[in-house]
Amino acid sequence: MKTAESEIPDAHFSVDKQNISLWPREPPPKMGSSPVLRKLCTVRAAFVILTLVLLTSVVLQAVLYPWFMGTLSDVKTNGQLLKGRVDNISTLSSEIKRNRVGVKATGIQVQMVNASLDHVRSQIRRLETGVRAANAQIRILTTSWEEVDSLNAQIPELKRDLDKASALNVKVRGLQSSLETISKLLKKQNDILQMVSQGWKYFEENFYYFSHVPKTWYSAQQFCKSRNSDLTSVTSDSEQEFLYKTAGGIFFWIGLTKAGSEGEWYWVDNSPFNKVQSMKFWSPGEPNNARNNEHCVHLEVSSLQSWNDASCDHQLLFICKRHYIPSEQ
Ligand code: 2F8
Ligand code: CA
Repeated sequence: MKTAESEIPDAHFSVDKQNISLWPREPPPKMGSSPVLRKLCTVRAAFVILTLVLLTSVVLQAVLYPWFMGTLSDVKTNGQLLKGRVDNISTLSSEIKRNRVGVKATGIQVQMVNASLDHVRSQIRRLETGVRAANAQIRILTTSWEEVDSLNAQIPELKRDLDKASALNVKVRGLQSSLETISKLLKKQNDILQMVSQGWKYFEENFYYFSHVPKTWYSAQQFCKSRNSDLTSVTSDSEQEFLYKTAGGIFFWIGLTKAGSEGEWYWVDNSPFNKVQSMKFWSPGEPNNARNNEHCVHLEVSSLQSWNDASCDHQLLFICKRHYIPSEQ
């Protein structure tokens, strides 16, 4: 290796008037110049290099300084902008901090609003369900309404029928009333016929029984009582006329009596005795209470003035009277 190294010469170079030359280290190429000249060349080369460097520096300064200054200005401007933005960001940050509470409150409000919205949604769903049900009802009602329309169309005819039915009803009620009246009359007629068949006479809502067997006044009253009646009272002219005409002048006890010689006249069936109105029914000169023993009254002639007071112990025919009371149907 040593041998190889010694065989290969080292390379050297020199700069001479801007010419670069390579040569081996030993021995240096012979240029034919002196050391002073070489030094001078070296200094000149250095000067040139420095000049180039200086020129380059000046050129660079001339070119780059404005650019640099511009860039610096831009940087400053950008810095100021950046600073402004940082300030803005700082302000925004503080505002964000301030607003964070508000945002939290807003968040709570939003939650509440959401809850309300959920409630509203559920209400809406419920309303929708209700609306669907209402629609179903409306459809049913519409159908019903059509039926009602159809029925309404029938109303005039029904009204005419109703008027006819009402008129018929009035007639039926009239007929029913007449029927009831007739039924009552028939019942009354039947009752009268029954009583007449048993010997009673009918006059103005009363039955009268003219006996065929004479009795004392008291026995006669007892007999009448046993037939749900009393010895007859006389409370009107028409009744008096009916009685004296039917009696035909034969003596018949009636129900007028008094308690003792000083007593007042009264009707045994408790009808009120009108002393004044009855004055016209006494026979002339009666009542005379002959022998102070005449406390009972009988018909003696066929005349309006037909009453005579006589002793109650006389045995005379008598007249019982029963008021007609319609029996329950
Ligand atoms: O004239 C009237 C008189 O007639 C009879 O007496 C005589 C009568 N007596 C009897 O009927 C018992 C009286 O009452 C009557 O007033
Ligand atoms: Ca008398």
